Amino acid sequence: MVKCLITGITGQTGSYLAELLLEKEYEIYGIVRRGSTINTRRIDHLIDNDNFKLHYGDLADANSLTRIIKQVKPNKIYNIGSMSQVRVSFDIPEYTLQVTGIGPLRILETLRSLDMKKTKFLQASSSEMFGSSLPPQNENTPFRPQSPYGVAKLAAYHLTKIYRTGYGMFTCNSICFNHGSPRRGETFVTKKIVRAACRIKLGLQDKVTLGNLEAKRDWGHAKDYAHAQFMIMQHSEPDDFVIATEEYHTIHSFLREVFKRLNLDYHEYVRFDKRFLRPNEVPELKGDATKIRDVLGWKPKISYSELIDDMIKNAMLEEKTGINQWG
Ligand code: G4F
Repeated sequence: MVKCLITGITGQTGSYLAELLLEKEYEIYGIVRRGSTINTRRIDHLIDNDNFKLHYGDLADANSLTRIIKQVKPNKIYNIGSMSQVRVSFDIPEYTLQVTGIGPLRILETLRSLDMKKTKFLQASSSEMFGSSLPPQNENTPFRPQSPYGVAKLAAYHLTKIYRTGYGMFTCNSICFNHGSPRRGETFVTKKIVRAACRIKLGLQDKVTLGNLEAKRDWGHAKDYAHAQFMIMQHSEPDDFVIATEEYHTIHSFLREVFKRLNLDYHEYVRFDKRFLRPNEVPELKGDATKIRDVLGWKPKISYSELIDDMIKNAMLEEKTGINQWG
């Protein structure tokens, strides 16, 4: 049986990936960080599956990674975990570099030093690496990161390539543009807007406070992106691929769209606070996914409009039942 190790399994994309790989009858080993609050809500429904096992570990702790890799001996490792909040990376840049940049290096070095070079490795790279480069961005676009997070992801991206070219290992980068779903963390802008709109509709909240509404993002559904990552690892050659919808929208238009679907006029409910601005902004991200479409035949199945509907439907249910299913 194929053994897959997933970091970031408690997060949005990691949880979709775990579901997909279980369907493929793989044995899944997830790395979970210890926290004082329960952080397994997105994977609680998988815990009784005999092919699903969790280990405590941390991308910041090389010993834990080495111990788990030695014990599990995975055939494939999906590194989905990171300190994923771009704005927060300006507050904790050193920690961001440690987890998001050096974390993947710790895994790669473990594989090299244990002579496990046959284990395949996928790094969840980010469109944030493109930073101020103009859209559409693809695998040949220059990287101009604008945040500690972008720099950390770029270091990990290059290290992943170096282990491929230098040591002949099967190491790949999935360069993911923004993605959402009902499982999106609540501080990211799409979930923040959807949740606030639902709460306003239900009379549970008065306002939503946001930062820059003019930035443009290319938003896909995390379920589609997990599937693309699976396909990248199935390919005969290790390679790097952009994963994107090739469509972009301002935060402003996302906001308008969500409120409109709930028959609300967003003008009445939005407040600005400079606390949500970043020292540097990435103004426009829109991917060119020609390579993954042509080489692997991947394209997104869930449209932007369906993504919004899915997020609203689930957020409404959460607010009405009081059960925050996805954390
Ligand atoms: O939702 P965001 O925080 O996502 P961001 O910064 O684009 O990063 C996400 O996508 C990356 C891929 O490109 C991932 F690598 C990363 O881990 C993460 O998943 O912010 C989106 C935009 C930004 O321009 C931000 O300035 O929304 C703007 N924004 C405006 N008001 C806000 C807010 N963002 C947040 N989080 N909260 C606000 O109140």
